[in-house]
Amino acid sequence: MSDTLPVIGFYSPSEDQTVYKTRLERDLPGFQFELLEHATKKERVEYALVWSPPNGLLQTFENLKAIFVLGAGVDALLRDPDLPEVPIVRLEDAGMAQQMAHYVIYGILRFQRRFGIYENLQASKHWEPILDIEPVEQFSVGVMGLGAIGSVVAEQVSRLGFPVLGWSTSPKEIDGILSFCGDDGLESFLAKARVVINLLPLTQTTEQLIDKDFLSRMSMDSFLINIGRGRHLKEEDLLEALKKKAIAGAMLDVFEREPLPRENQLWNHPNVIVTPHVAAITPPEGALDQIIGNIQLIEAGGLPSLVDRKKGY
Ligand code: NDP
Ligand code: OXD
Repeated sequence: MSDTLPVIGFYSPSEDQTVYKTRLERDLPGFQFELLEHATKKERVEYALVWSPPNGLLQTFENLKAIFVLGAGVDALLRDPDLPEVPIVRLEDAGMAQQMAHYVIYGILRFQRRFGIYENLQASKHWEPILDIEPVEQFSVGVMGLGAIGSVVAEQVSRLGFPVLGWSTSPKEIDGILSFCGDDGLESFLAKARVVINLLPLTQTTEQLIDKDFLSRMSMDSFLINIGRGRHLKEEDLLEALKKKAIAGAMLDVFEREPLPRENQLWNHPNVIVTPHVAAITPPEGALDQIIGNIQLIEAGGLPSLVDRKKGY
C-alpha cells in the first residue's frame, strides 16, 4: 500500500528526522515519509520539508505541490538557481519569537545594567559598584523588522518598560511601538536607539545594510544585536566602528561565514559577544503543527500564506 502513497520528503542537515517522521506518519497517514536525498520514486514526492537543501535537489521532483522551509528565513533556499516554481511556505514564529525575545532581553539588560563590567571585575576580585545606571524609560530599543518574530520581540521588550522603536517596509500600528520606515525613517530610528536589533530577512535590499555608513548613524553609546543573518552586516566595518568607538559593542549570533572561523577577530573582541546561531532553535512540535495544518489546507483546496519570491521574504 505504502508503495502507492504520495510522499512527504525531508531534507535537513540539522533537524532530527525521526521526530518529523513519527508525527507526520501519525497525523497524515495518507502520505509516506522519505528522505529526499534517498527518495526512490521521485515522481511521488508532493511536499518537501527542507532546511538548506543543496542547489538542484528540489528540481528533481516534478510533482511537488509545495516546499516547506523548516525555519523563518528563506534566503538560503532562494539562492538555488534551479528552484522549482512551486509555492514556498516558511515557519511563522512557531515558537521561535519567544526564544528571540529572551535572547535580546539578555543582551539589552546586560548592556543597560553593565553586567559585562562586573564579569571582568569578578575575574580580578575587585568590588566596584556602578551607581549611575540609566533608567529603562530613557533607554530606547530599536527593532529592525517587525514581522512574525520582530513584532513579538518589540512587544516583549516594551513590556519591560523600555521605549521601543520599530523599522519596517510598511508603517505598523503596534501598541507602544513607535513605527519608522524607509530611508528617512532609518536616520531618525538609528539616532534614537541605544540598542539596535536586526531582525530583517536577508534580501537584495537588506544585504550588507549594516555597513560603515549605517554604523556611523548609530550613537556612540549604542549597542548592536544581530540575530538576522551574517550577510546583513559588514564585519570589517563593525570592527572598524568598534576600534574608533563609533559604537559601544555588539552581540552577534549570525556571521558572514558559519561556523565563525577561528582566526576571526570577533571571537576575541572585548566588546563583542559571540553565539553560534542559536538565538532561536526551530521547535519541531511548533513547526509540525504549522506544516501539518498547511498541508491539510492545501489538500482541501486552500492556500497558506506564501513567501513572496520577488521581495525575498
Ligand atoms: P518576516 O518576514 O515575518 O518579517 C520581516 C520584517 O522585515 C517585516 O516587518 C518587513 O517589513 C521587514 N523588512 C523586510 N525588508 C525590509 C527593508 N528593506 N526595510 C525595512 N524593513 C524590511 O520575518 P521573521 O520575523 O519571521 O524573521 C526575520 C528573520 O530572522 C528571518 O528572515 C531570519 O533571517 C532571522 N532568524 C534568525 C534566527 C536565529 O536563530 N538567529 C532564527 C529565526 C529567524 P513589512 O512588514 O513592512 O513587510
Ligand atoms: C531561521 C534560522 O531562519 O534558524 O529559522 O536562522
